[in-house]
Amino acid sequence: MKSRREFIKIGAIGSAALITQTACASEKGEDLEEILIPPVAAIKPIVLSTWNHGLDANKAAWEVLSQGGSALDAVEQGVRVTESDPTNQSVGLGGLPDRDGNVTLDACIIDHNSNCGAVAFLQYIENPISVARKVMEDTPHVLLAGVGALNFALEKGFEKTNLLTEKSKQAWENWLKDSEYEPQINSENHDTIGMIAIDESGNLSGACTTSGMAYKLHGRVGDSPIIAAGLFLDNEVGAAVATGVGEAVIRTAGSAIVVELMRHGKTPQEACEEAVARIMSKHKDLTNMQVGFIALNKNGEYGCHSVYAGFNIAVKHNDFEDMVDAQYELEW
Ligand code: SD4
Repeated sequence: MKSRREFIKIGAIGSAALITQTACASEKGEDLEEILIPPVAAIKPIVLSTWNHGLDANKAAWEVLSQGGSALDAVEQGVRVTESDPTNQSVGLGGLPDRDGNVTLDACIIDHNSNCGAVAFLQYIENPISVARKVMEDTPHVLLAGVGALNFALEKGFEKTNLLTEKSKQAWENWLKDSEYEPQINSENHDTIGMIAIDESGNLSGACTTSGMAYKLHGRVGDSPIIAAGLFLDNEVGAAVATGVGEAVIRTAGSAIVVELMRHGKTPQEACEEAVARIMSKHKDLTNMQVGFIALNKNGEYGCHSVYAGFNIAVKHNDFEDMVDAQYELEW
């Protein structure tokens, strides 16, 4: 008999509801054939996010969702947890700096009406996702960058903070010792947080926030604040979010492609697989080209897939809370 864990892995391929039912059946020793029926009702609320830090972020999001709150509030509250965690070196406070020692942050947020807001190349603000939300709600624009974004945040009452922790400063100083400029994407388990959710009313929202590539060129902006690249959503169809080498995701409009593939009938899993295949076909050199996608459709079915091994996602809904390993194309 397959373990619950194995069933959950398969869950990334198909319907979350189906997997939960199957896992429960297997635990009770019931006949799986009889239990394998498609879900009749959509799974909601549900929240999904990238990497292990997603578990804590999902908990904060769930506090909002389980009380009937909006997916928009949930994703903002969720990713703020990761942004404010100084031990996490790839998002917000404590993020690894660029090659000149500056922590520069990218973030975006989108709601069920396709309202969206983003900040790029933002310094000194611990919670860029909340600045992105202000851009969405208080301006006619979508994206503010650099000093303009910082001034806007300060005007809105955000505090100026030194985001470079001692640990990240030391890592940067070590890197400087043989500082050939070489962009690095962590293949370890603590990158960008991307989160997508459906609330009790069936509405979708998403958020994505990162300090980007460690030791990047000053001024470099990745996919994470770019709507359609790092994050995309259409409330009639579903949502998608990306992690990994932002340049590759921008080149292929990654998250928008995943949503459009779902619109044309692909399952979330199939859509992620095709977006990964496209990234692989467009890049001759796949060295360190890790990219992972999560997709969620209106019914609460989800999928995830990555170029290389190691990508995982945190999943939370009424019947389930755990990490799910993504399937992948290449071993490191
Ligand atoms: C970027 N996509 O800035 C981000 C980094 C990331 O996993 O997601 N790393 O390119």
